[in-house]
Amino acid sequence: MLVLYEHPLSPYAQKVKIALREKGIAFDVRMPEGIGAGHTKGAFADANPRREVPALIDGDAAIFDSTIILEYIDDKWPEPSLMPNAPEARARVRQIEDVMDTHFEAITWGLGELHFFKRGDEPLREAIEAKAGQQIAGFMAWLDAELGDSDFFNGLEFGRADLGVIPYLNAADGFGYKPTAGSRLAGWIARVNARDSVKQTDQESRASITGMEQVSAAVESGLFKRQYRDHRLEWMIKSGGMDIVTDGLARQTIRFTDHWDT
Ligand SMILES: N[C@@H](CCC(=O)N[C@@H](CS)C(=O)NCC(=O)O)C(=O)O
Repeated sequence: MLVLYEHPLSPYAQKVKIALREKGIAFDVRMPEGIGAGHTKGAFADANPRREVPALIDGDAAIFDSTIILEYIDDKWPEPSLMPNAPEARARVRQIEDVMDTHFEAITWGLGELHFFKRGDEPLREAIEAKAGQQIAGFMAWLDAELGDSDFFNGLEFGRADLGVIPYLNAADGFGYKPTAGSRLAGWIARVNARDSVKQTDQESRASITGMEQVSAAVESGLFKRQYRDHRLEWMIKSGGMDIVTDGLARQTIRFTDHWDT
């Protein structure tokens, strides 16, 4: 049986769960101890030197990074394909997935830092939140145009571009951000959320939010050391959170990627 290391809130893990469910491939899920806090160890840490979820274990193969896992799944179980056939359409799907993974994700991650981890004091939180709202509106306008009059971002059928967008828009929805009612994007969200694969994955994600209520105390007590890396760090700084970064570094509640450092 395949084993997927995941956290239900992780949009990257959700991409993989939706793909496996769309293809009808059975898998067991495991949540690594200490994930998000900075002290994972054991079989998960051995499987993924980045110590991030998702990581997929298929027999002797350990695969990490959601995009690479999706490629692996399509290579190993090609039917039903989650990719269109035409090279241009395939490139477009990959672009949408990459934009969501590396730009949009920074915003919902940042909202998590404000709401769950209570970073910053009230006026600063409010200012950053206002920026996040503007940024999300910009992305939603872009997504609406990308979708155009198609039923799916993939084209005629649900596929990789759709499962690459929905976890992020559902995360934004969890913080109260929705596309304009009646827009093409709003119609797409309703259509895609009605699929069993997406519905189950989203329910698991929302159910796990209750566990997030205690995490700000865990940050304060030094148990949680959050990873600020790549696009997330850039987002926090560009959105006005430089003080959050310097304060977190001083209090050691923030870390960078360091697993290859000696
Ligand atoms: N590029 C990776 C990103 C995965 C990632 O950032 N996962 C986060 C959860 S959303 C994680 O596990 N972070 C480790 C940590 O915070 O300790 C992918 O696509 O799988």
